[in-house]
Amino acid sequence: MVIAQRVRSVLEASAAPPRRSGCYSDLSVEPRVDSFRCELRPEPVPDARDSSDALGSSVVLVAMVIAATGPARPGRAAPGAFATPAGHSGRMRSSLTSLGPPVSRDRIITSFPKWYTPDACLQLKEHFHGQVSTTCQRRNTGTVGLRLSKVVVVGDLYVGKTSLIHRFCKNVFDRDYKATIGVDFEIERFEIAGIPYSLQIWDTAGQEKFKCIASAYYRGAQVIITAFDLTDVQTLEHTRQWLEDALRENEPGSCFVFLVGTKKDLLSGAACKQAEVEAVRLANEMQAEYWSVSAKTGENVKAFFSRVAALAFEQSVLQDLERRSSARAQVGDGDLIRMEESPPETQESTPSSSLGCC
Ligand SMILES: Nc1nc2c(ncn2[C@@H]2O[C@H](COP(=O)(O)OP(=O)(O)OP(=O)(O)O)[C@@H](O)[C@H]2O)c(=O)[nH]1
Ligand SMILES: [Mg+2]
Repeated sequence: MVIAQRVRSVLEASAAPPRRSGCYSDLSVEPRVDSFRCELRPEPVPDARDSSDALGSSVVLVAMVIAATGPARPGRAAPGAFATPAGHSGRMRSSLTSLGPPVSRDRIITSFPKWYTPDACLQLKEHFHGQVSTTCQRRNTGTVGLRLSKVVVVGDLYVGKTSLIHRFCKNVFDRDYKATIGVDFEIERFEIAGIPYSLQIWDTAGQEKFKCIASAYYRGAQVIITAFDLTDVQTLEHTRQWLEDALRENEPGSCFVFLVGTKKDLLSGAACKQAEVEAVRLANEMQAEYWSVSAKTGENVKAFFSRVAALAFEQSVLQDLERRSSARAQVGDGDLIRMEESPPETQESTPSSSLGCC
């Protein structure tokens, strides 16, 4: 019911002339074809813990409706104009991709993105998991292509969380500080190994007074990004607490964790290397992957989010395969056909791959 109301209001909003921002009660949506931005203001959060997932779902539905009717934009890859890792032509692509326009070229991931430093990385490998590659080549990824993976970005105020997300999602940088109030999110579409995949990137407020609102949206994260300012060592020290708070709302071992040093452009090469020593040490303690980035210059921003998307995608495919294999029919010794299926809650909470740091 609530979702239906939200979808209706969002559809009404999208029928209006495009606007870069605006409020439709507690939800504002930009009717763009390839990415969506919603802003959730602090006041109307009746039961925020339950509404975040529902809201995410309603946005996906709207995304599909708009995407299905929207024209392809110039500068976007035309359907079938690119090769998939298996060398298939566009005609071989999943039927799921035909629901929306193609993603932009720089959101197409065909080989496994590399880590920033081998000293603090989640997986030291250069290719997709064999099973994942085969599944993608056969276009047998189940509902993975329709799902959103939730990414939550946390960290002190002023460290550059919003700037990092805006650089990636909109390719802009604003030198003026505008504190995030409550939470925002962006949805970013990818095509990974030929399969459509989306990240829902949640930008949370670092200011103490908004922490209780923001923390209500930590639940259900597949990826937690803890950000700190490379020029302010105190913000690095605080990342431990931010991570603890975010992990508390999630199943143990169910999240990929990243530690990201921001504002790399403000340091010389030598000073950056020095700051990274302590950050890498902490990342290993947190079982996190470490990255240094700059939202101002854009350095490492795309590479970082590609890595996030690829790791989350691979895990989703593996989990989907495991779910399906646990539900398959088994022919017993006699004439009996036994269905083995674990209860839904068990399925959801069982990650198939270890998320431990290398
Ligand atoms: N030089 C430089 N400045 C940056 C960079 N990233 C962010 N900033 C600046 O740092 C300030 C804070 O950035 P925000 O992205 O608003 O910080 P935030 O972490 O979202 O802050 P809250 O929303 O209050 O939690 C802004 O003035 C940005 O312009 C960067 O990579 N380089
Ligand atoms: Mg912000």
